[in-house]
Amino acid sequence: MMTREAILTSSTALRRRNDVRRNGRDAGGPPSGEGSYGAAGGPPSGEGSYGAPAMFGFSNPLGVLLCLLLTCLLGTSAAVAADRPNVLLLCIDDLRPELACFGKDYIHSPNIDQLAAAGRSFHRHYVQAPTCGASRYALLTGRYGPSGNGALFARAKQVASPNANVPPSMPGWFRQHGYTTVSVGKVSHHPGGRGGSDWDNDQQPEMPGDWTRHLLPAGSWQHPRGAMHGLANGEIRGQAGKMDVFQSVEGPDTIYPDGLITNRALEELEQLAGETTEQPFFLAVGIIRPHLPFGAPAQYMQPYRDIELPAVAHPEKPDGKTTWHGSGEFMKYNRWGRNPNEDAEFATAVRKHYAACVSFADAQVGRVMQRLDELGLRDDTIVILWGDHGWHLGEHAVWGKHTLFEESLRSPLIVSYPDIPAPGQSTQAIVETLDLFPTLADLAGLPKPDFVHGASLRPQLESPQADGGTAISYASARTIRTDTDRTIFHKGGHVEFYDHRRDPGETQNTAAEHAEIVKKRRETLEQRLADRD
Ligand SMILES: [Ca+2]
Repeated sequence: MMTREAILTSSTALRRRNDVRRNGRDAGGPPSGEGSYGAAGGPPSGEGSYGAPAMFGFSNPLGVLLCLLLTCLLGTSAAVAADRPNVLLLCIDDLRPELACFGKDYIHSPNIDQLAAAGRSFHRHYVQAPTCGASRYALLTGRYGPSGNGALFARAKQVASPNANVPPSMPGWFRQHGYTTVSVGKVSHHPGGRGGSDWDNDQQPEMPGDWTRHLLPAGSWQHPRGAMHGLANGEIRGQAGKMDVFQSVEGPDTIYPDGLITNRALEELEQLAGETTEQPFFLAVGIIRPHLPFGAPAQYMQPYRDIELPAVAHPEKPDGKTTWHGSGEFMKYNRWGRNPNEDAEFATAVRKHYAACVSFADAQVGRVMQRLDELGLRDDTIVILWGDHGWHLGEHAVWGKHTLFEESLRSPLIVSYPDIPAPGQSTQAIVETLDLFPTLADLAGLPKPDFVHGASLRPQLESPQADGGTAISYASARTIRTDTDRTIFHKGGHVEFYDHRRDPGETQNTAAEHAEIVKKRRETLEQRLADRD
């Protein structure tokens, strides 16, 4: 915990910084467009060792020197950086937009609801890819990229190659402009951001040079790979068929990996709070639940034990060629021989355990937000809550992600910062994950990253009625979502078209009746993906 003096000192600095931000932040920053790719790597730091201080981090004199030098070269100054707001990015894994603040009152999500009440909820936020690694690539680079989970590791190889000309990532851009950048938990694809057989190899950073520190406290789960699919009290996934698909175990939050991740995030917040007069921070916290397997402390099951859930919408398997699949990621766990597509009682149990995991994740969000408030940092911090994609809980007879239906592609997004106009009002504007990088650069007063594919969401943040755009996503096929429809283009020419004005559940493919619109949608999609990585 900070001492009282430290909190007071910190508060004074925050007021000063707030004044700067309100009275002409834009005048203080360097001109836009100066960010050539040349400095993409940043100082060689962060990949020190997981859980240990970074070798060339900003706490190290050499690191400070390198950082200051780099900052001066970029035409800004440490003083300007110190006047910028902090960023707290909360990434939740596999979170459906099924929260009380998104209109689903049977879900107990008081902490995320509170954040929504102080910010803008985007009810039509679409991810670029319905799988963790590819979606996080779009978040962290602001660019359309590969559709596989190895997207960021492939980028890391490019960064390391001679004559690399890879655009900076979002944390890299903030680091180049004087921020301390820290990730805790699952922010990139691997929790802790390392490769290797147990995801703990310091020589294989997923995002080279982008994080001052990237951390994953594995505890009794032994290593980041163990933590990713960990169940209570150190159970690691060996053969998935021997691991229960859900569980509910009595005990504190720390009997699951997310409890440890949050503890570490709170420690980081305290340390960063003490440094914020010199350097603002970009702290990303990645909570693993509600990702499979659906295990959470028993207390989070309490709100759901005796309630009746609404019926699953459009539970029928779709006709014809679609991105439907057999729910392999779910089915491979121990299900006690039961199949939720054929067993209504089991389907309800799965949905309730997923809901318990959502409430568990919500509690972790609450702990981080409470500490942000206690440290007096809320008035100078931009907070984002982001889900990496949705999840089918039986819709279209799918239990999982990986489709190009609405259930996989729509996820929660909330942006909150001091003085946001009309706090608590949601927007229906269609926005994409890759809009977040330019949005945060804009809100923080950084030079505009003109190498990204997204656009700042400032219009929707200033007015919830502002128009949105269209959203592009990709997996084995590609899709475009407009205000009125979704079109999916398969390899080989097959097309799905769903008219959302008549068919919001995407159950009737009417491509044959909409040839002209389909043609237009294809042109837009091709145009938008022309510069895809
Ligand atoms: Ca995910």
